Amino acid sequence: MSEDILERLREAVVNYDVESAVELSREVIRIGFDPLKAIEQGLGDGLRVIGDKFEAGEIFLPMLMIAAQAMKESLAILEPALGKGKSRKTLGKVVIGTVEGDIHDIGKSIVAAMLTANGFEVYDLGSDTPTSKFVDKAKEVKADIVGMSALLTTTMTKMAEVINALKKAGLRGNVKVIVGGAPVSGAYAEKIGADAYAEDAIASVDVVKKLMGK
Ligand code: B1M
Repeated sequence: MSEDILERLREAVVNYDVESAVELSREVIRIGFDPLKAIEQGLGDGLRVIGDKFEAGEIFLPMLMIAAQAMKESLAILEPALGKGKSRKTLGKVVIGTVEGDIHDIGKSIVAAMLTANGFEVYDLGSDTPTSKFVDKAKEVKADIVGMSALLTTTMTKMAEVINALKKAGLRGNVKVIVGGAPVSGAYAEKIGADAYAEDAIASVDVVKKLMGK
């Protein structure tokens, strides 16, 4: 049954079937299936298949957008269930966003949801976030962590810009920086002077806890 629903979620995204993806996400909640597994191994797998097809030139942007819409509408249903049963005490303040010039926000939103679910106070700046907005928000809320996501090789360079701007604003001593996203790696994080890199949403929780000394 569980494998079946994962397969059906995958198929709904691969077949650009927004309605089925939404209906299946409601079913995930109804039957008490793990929402994170549904996101990562069902919908996420489907979206990766679509990404590969797009890269291979087999499909065009409008189709990619419909598949992404299926993921987004499903996330709206599944995300609220991620935090169920977790304690609400705040482990720290995290300002998170996708860097400037980059509109990919699905992975970043999952990371934000997982951190919220695990007790962090998260300020999600959305996508295409100007460098100054990261700095201003970190200052305003006295953030412990700034998290940046990038999905494009052309925008990942913005991460270094934000780190430099945090330094210039005198915040770097108090604020740790974590980066992630498909083209980003541990080596890249080190190169630009970030404190940490996380490969996926689950890893990000442990990494951020470690950065906070928890
Ligand atoms: Co775009 N896109 N896209 N896209 N898109 C990619 C990234 C691409 C690899 C597709 C491809 O060619 N195979 C390619 C980038 C190539 C490159 O730079 N090397 C690409 C391109 C080229 C583009 C456009 C330029 C296309 C165009 O216009 N010609 C354009 C970009 C516009 C812009 O940003 N300025 C574009 C647009 C779009 C859509 C709007 C259609 C849509 C985004 C919708 C949205 O996000 N609201 C879209 C999508 C859906 C994708 C793919 C198919 C899927 C991305 C995704 O959501 N994955 C993607 C192909 C791929 O990644 N294989 C692709 C699922 C998500 C759960 O995974 O985001 O990796 P991910 O997040 C993971 C981890 O990376 C990690 O945890 C997450 C959860 O486990 N993680 C973090 C992410 N952020 C983190 C932060 C952390 C820690 C971990 O700490 C802070």
